[in-house]
Amino acid sequence: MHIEARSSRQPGGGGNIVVAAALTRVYVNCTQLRVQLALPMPRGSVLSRTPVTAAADLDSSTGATASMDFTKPRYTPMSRRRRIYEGKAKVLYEGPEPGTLIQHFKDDATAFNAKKHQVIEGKGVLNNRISEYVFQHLNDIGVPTHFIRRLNMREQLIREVEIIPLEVVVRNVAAGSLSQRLGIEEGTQLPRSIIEFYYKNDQLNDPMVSEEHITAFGWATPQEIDDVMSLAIRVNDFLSGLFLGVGIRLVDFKMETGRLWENDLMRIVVADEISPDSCRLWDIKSSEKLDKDRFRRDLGGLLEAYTEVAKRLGIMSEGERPQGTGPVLVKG
Ligand code: AIR
Ligand code: ASP
Repeated sequence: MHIEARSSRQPGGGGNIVVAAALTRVYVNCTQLRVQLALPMPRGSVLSRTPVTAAADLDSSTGATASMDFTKPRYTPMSRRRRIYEGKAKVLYEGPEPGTLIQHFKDDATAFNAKKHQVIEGKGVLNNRISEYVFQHLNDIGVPTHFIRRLNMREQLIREVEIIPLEVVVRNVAAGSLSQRLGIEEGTQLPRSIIEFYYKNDQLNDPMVSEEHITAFGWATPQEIDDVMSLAIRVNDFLSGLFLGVGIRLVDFKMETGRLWENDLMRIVVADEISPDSCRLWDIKSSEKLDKDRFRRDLGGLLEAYTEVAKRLGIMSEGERPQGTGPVLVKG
């Protein structure tokens, strides 16, 4: 993919780049795409060429940290950001303020502990949007999450949390590893929602663990497990209703949680992402899979399925394409 845009140096502008022209053309696989990529800043805006760090928010006269205006766009060239962590589908960068991070969604799809891997162009863009939608709504109904706001097509600003090393899986319908382990046919409605814990450890293949293991090995306290479970139930209720409303059955999902420190107080919040990568979503009428099982089971059509989920949620408009990384300035 090639993005053409024009920019010019501001004379004596101290190394800043001035946005001189809006994006002109975008090419995907050599075909010119007609896209409406609004540059999120007016022409003539100055892009900082230095990393936006906490220093940018310091009031130089007092040395006090100015309160962060999260509605104000900030731009840091990707290559200059400090990378904190790279996972299979996402990268975490240092955020613009202490206590914040930038969560970047990649196009990588992995399964079976990354034994299977493929890059699916556009997946990251869709997951960023779908996860933003879910986390924003969770925030709105008072379920605390790490999410602050989406920054661009692939990135969101999040609060830095101490990740609890557990994958919390909530199941409403038998599928996947539960069906395999217990011999229950996929699609069987469970007598009640079931919560399972897996220890987040790739080397060990994320083994299933019980509350006994979690407390004995100090991954979380009994009180924290209670908090995690009540969050999981609230997220499940919210997601089940949300998807039911758009003709989708929430079969199961995985979520992660983290400890958010605010002064001396700590609370547990929902972290990571909630997207078709981490949920099983079946069309109610046709039972068609609209989630990562399309990749795991070689069904094809992953991008189309994720786009369908986004469209039904009203996130992406008809005809909108998920490809692209957003406008990239060509220096010169
Ligand atoms: N999941 C578990 N580990 C990673 C992910 N994404 C999700 C799956 C599925 C649920 O957890 O996407 O929605 C249960 O997975 P499984 O394989 O245990 O049946
Ligand atoms: N994402 C995990 C992996 O890379 C598990 C999965 O979703 O199947 O194996």
